[in-house]
Amino acid sequence: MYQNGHIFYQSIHSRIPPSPSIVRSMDHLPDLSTEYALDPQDIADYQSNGFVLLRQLATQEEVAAYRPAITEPTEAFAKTYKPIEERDTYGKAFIQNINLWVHSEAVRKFTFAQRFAKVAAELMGVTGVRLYHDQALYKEPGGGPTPWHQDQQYWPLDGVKCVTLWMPLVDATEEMGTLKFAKGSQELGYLGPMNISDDSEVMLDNLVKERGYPIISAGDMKAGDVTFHNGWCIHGAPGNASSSTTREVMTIIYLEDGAIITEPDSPQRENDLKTWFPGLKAGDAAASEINPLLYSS
Ligand SMILES: O=C(O)CCC(=O)C(=O)O
Repeated sequence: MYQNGHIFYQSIHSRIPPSPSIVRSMDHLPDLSTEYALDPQDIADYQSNGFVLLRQLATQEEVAAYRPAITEPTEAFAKTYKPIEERDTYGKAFIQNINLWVHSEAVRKFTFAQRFAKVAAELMGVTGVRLYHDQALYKEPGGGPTPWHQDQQYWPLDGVKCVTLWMPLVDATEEMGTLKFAKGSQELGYLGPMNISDDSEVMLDNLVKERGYPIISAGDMKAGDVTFHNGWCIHGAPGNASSSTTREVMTIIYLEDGAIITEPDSPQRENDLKTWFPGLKAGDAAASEINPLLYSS
């Protein structure tokens, strides 16, 4: 909903006071509309493997300029979490700070980057993409592994092309928890409701082994490198073995423009429908005021 010309979104984080980065001038922030030279082989790899690693979609300087706007509120939000040893598997895996763009002009500039959205559209082979949502995922030192899962099982978007951009804001080694993918597993499509948990880890680990999908790690990544993964690609991440460095990651989830919301068949999809498509229902265009068109060719 809009209030006084501004998007007003009542999220679980709206109680957090605006960080200083929100009121800072935007002038120092680099322009992210310049193009990335995507190789046709990257598109072919994404489409056959379900994921792709791209080096320096953003430069180290660009990331450094935007990082405070993402890290300050996420560190503040992390203080609301219980000590790591008291959390469940999901809670140990990362601090999850959602839809930062609605609270910060700087993050909005990052999340709305034409460069990123155009790559997302080209990888999926679509003419336009909308924002599903953004989220910071910070794996603390000693943070637990991210169990195997499929993202799109949470989304009321069956048959819709969706992709997640996953970008470290600091250099991140494999041992700090960069993603690993079951190559080709996106071909399975929807495997049914299966929240990120110890159960999803066991069930999908068995499935990946049975089907013989190669497990490919993104390996070490520099700040500004990215992976893009298909909403159906089975993926996870190791824990953060670092004793001092948080794996700071920003993600942006895109869906193809023109998509129609599908009937939610699980509590998690009902929840996502309410949260990410406020006021909409199955059969409506997946285009609420918090799903802006980020790129159209
Ligand atoms: O950052 C992580 O550990 C998991 C991220 C993930 O699963 C995703 O972005 O889809």
